Amino acid sequence: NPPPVIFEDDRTSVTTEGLKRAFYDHLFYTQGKFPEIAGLGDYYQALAHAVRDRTLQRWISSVADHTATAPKTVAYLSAEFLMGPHMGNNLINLGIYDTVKKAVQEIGLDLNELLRQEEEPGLGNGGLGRLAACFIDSLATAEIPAFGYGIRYEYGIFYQTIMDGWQVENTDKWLRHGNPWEIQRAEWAVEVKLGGHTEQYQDDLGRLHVRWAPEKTVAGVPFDSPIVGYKVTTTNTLRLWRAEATEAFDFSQFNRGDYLGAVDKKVTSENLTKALYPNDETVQGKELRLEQQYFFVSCSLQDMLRIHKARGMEPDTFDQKFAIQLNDTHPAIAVAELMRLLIDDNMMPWDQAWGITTRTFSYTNHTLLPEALERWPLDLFKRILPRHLEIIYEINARFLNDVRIKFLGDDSRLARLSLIDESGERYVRMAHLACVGSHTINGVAELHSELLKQDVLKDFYEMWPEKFTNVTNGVTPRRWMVLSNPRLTKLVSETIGEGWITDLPQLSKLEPHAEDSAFRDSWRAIKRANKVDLAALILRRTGVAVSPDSMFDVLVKRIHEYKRQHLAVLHIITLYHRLKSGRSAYTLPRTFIFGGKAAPGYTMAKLMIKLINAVGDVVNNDRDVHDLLKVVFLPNFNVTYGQCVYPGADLSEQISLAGKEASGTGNMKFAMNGALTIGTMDGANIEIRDQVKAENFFLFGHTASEVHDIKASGYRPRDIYEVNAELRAVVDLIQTGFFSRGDTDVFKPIVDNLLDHDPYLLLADYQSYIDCQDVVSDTYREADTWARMSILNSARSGKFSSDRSIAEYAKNIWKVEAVPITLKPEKELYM
Ligand code: B1N
Repeated sequence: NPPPVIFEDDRTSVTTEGLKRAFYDHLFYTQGKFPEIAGLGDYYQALAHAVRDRTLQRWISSVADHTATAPKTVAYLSAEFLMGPHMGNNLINLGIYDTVKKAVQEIGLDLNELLRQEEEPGLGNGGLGRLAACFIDSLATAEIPAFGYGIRYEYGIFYQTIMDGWQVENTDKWLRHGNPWEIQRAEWAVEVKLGGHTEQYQDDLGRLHVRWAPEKTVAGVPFDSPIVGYKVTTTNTLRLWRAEATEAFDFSQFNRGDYLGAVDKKVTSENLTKALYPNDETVQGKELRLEQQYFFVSCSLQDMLRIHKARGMEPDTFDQKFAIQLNDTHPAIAVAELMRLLIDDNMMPWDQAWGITTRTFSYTNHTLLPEALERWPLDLFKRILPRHLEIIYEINARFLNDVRIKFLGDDSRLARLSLIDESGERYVRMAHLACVGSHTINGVAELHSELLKQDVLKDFYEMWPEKFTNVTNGVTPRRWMVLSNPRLTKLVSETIGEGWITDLPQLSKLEPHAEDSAFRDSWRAIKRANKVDLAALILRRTGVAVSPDSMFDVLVKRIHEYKRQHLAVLHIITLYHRLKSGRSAYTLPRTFIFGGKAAPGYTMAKLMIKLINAVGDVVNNDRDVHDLLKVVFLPNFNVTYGQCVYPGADLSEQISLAGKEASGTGNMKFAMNGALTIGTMDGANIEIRDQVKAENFFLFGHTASEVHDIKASGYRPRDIYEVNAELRAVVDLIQTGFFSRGDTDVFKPIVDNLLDHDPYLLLADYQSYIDCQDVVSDTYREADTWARMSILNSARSGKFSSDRSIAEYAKNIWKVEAVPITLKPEKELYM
């Protein structure tokens, strides 16, 4: 027998001394450096490893407990997880932020500076990916056993720079310095098939089965990151898959002397998870994208079946142990893949497999935009997933039979509902597959869920009204308040205790304090300090000095015509024009802060960025304006910058055309942090206004139903331009090249589109927006009124915690419960 290993009692101590010791250990043993030659990057890595170590006792305790007791587990399938930096969040959730800050200080370093070293994992485009990140935080905090399953893109969302006012995309090399937050699990790699054909065969008992003979296979290797719940032991797993070649070399090819050919295969396999598609709400229909989707779905389902079997259970109880959420249709192929795994690999009869499948899946829709609906040309689909096409045909045949029974003789309904679009070129409709294969379908805000039933999924609603429900989105207060706004967190916790951090409705206890002038002063001082920080970030990134005494008017989100960033530009030009023509006695000093990325192929969105910058160039440098107006475009808006932007905002712009923004989640982050909203009756804005009350919300614009009517009766934007003199002056300034050194061509696509089509009704909402903005300015001048409203916005934002969203999913959709975990002593976990 080997001699027993002697353990220190507490290898992952969280005392200042213990943390300092761990830091130096990692600097030495992990980084291989000593202080004299170490740089900030080394210090960051040393601290990151020390913090990661402190997640492991909880992580292993959780996994050990889950393995032993096999509780029902959520699998959140998402092509995107926009996590943002891990370190700060882990420090908060582990409850060691202050101690680590002190330990780092005693070493002679600054925690904030170390936190800034982390390259954020930008494995998502925007709201959808960030929602997945908030949800897994809330799942762990609620002590619900859960996996996040996704793709470990080597390049996340591109790094945006601005050159001459135009967006330039650069690759996001987030893995450049390694990722201390992941553990590679090579032993749980799986194989994924692609292409080829199917064949029938008989088993020993003479039963017929189908075999898929693929053209190629790729390996999926899981990379795990701990997702620590807030001040609980539960630590779940984010499992992201990387594609690798099944054989590093094809030896036969290699031996034939075709070295590069053999290596080429390896490179092709690894291309699968190379890059995130940077399109938000538009599909490109690229083969590689379908391969990515299938790849991560197949890896994840194989993994769940492996875990299920390892826990001693048969596939026929799969639905009792896993609830799988489809984050939009990106993972919808999972419906056909689970059927394939159950039928072809586990020899299960169709009906039983279908029962398990439909009891396992639920589907969240995130958009009504037609250009975002995923459909795959049939020939492409068949080329990559021949077996899945057969399964989809069979699902469709049985489904359409049910439709026939329910709606006898309604042939056009059959065509509308079919999983295959046969109106022209034939397509597989992924939303239809998701709807048929799921027991529950939800939208992400009340209005959105209603519109789903009336619009894109109307026929499915009529078929299965009981499947439809709403779960309004939410955001995690741990990252979006505690971590990003420590000043506010301190004041709030001193005032009402710390309960709000996991029970956000408790923020309502702040309401009476809105009438306390000393409290309002503290509240204002915090906003002012946050604005100083934001001004510093803006100066560093844009070179423009902005004053924290001006109103910070912020519009940050992906750039899209339906989000109407250009409507905000029309407002800026309106104010500018009033100033120049001496028609405003006093203009409130305002700083307009924009941020967001445009899809690289979305020409109009890129032109909108150029317009913002062009207007900024003129306005910022015009002496006549006396610094009353500043316009900045903060490049590369991401989670890290969001953490500085939301707390520093006075006004939150949520100005999408009503009926277009499914929910929005930035709107919630702003409100929690005390910004007032100017917004339309769209997405979750409606619910925010309900909560904070109409008098604390700046509402403008047509409603979704008015929008519908305006379009139905033949909308003519040019008529509005003709009769509204101020609007005409504004549009003419752009049109005549005032913001483009006389160049009348650059912005012509925007102007022509607005005057002749204006699909997002900017002109129809223009006057209402301008009038509303005038009210905003008047209100802001009354500092006390504004502070009261700001406090009430925060105090009444309790509904918008992702903890509430997750509680609803858990109870109504997943039927899962909390599994409290007791922290096991390290010694026990070791042996
Ligand atoms: O999902 C968010 C919502 O709050 C937003 O309103 C909504 O716009 C956003 C294809 C999407 N919908 N659809 C996408 C993203 C990437 C992609 O490839 C579609 N993103 C949303 C969270 O519910």
